Amino acid sequence: MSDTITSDLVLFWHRRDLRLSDNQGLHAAFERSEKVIGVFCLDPHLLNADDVAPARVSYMLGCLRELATSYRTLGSRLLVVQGDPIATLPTLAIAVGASAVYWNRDVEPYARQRDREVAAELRDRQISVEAGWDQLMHIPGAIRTSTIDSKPYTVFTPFRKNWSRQPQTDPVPSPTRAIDLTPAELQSAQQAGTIEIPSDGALGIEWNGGFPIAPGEAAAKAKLKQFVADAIFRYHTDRELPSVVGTSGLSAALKFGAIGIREVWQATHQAAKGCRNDVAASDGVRTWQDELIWREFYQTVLYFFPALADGPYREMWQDFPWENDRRKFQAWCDGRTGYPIVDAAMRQLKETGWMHNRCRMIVASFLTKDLCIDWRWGERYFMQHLVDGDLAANNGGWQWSASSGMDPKPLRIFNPTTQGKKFDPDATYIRKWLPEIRTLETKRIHGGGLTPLEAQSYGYVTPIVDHTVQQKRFKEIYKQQKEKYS
Ligand code: FAD
Ligand code: FO1
Repeated sequence: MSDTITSDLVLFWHRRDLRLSDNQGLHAAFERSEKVIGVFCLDPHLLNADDVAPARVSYMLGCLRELATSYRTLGSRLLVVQGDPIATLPTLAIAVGASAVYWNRDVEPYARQRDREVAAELRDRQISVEAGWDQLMHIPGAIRTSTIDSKPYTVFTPFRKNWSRQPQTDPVPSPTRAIDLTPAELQSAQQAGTIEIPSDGALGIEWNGGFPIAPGEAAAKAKLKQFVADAIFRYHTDRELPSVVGTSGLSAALKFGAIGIREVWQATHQAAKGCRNDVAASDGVRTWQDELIWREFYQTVLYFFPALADGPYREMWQDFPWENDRRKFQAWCDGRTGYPIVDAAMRQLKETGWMHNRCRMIVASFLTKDLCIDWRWGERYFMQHLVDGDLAANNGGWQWSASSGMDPKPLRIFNPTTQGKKFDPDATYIRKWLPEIRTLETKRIHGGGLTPLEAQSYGYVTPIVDHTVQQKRFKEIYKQQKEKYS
């Protein structure tokens, strides 16, 4: 801590950094004062959005409960307010006599607008605002092309190369103690509308599907530790198999900042050191690091190209003649397309709030290319269910799958049958999520070919479309659309 430390009352506004450790903004707040009080604003704009997932809000509330306990252990507290942050934050800051409000910046368009308005309200009231970056290893703008006009990248591979050349930052230390509100300040905070962290039910949330990772900082640290000690070394191969727990399960923790990215990156370095002479294990570590860089890439491009949030990056996709058949869409949502790998994945999503990455790509390709449905329908449905639903990663994944994004490959079409055979060869994953065909021979699960009568007797369905036909049709529509724009 610096020499100029004061005992001013400083608020730290948490949003998607629900932790005390490796938190750059919180660390900066503690550099200024020992009296740092946490605040979280339950924001109706986010909580009542039509693409909010019960699993995600439930996970977030769990993180908040743990965070509140951590603040108490530190000697301070987490205040919770409810309402538009543009009004509630300044009201609270005035009521408790805060000299400054600190927070970590975000790349999402809503966050940027919200933060500008909150900052203006606070400054109008002579309360200082300190907003820096935390959720990325390298801040937007740090990674640019080496051309004279030094632009942000739009393609992953050169972004990754440049990213990897940058010096890596270490985690910042955690605060060790803090000064709490006085009873008078606490009373003022209560008068300004602070509330207890609500139960899920009080927010109208009902989620009984469990989580891939328990909410909170402690669980995220434990999961990271476990992953980098073992599964990371097989990640390059195991990550392709949805029946194997071969990935970290850290996505919800990374989305809500239950763990800091510098801490995660440092752990990968330790893992890499431990397997220097083992080519396969090193491959595992490098492949996982690449996924973390994909996360940074999508956040960075969203920051520089906010229009991505609303529509396709490539012009020819702006008026693409999607067919948008509602019955087909419903069959996709319900996991009743007759393509077992697609249906298993969609059931996994609905039941657990999480889906394996390989399956996210398969179902996204199927929705867009086989069913000719606008990728934004799928993007929204994913957000309505995913515990890790994140605008940048989800939009990036959907645009990649739809071929409408920055990815240079012109058209990508997955064959759902081949994908199923290749990545779930003995149909373990399919059997887990599609109990109605559990007893079928593997060959028949992958080969399809159930007669309508058989399908009915199993309580399953025959394919709603023929992949070979649809692929051909889609290529034709694509060709015409391309010509229109050439
Ligand atoms: P791991 O394999 O252990 O990866 C580690 C971390 O890297 C992840 O937790 C995540 O933070 C990041 N990551 C991994 N893959 C990607 C990727 N392709 N793009 C960006 N970040 C990545 N990820 C989300 O976090 N939220 C989403 O809403 C989301 N939607 C997706 C939609 C589609 C159509 C596709 C194809 C992918 C999507 N992904 C999304 C990326 C990926 O599927 C998940 O991050 C991953 O499955 C989460 O599991 P994990 O934590 O075990 O990942
Ligand atoms: N952040 C908040 O500060 N308040 C909320 O009420 C809130 C709800 C929420 C629900 C779903 C979700 O995916 C994220 C949520 N977040 C919330 C975090 C949100 O990602 C950040 O606030 C972003 O900065 C918004 O753009």
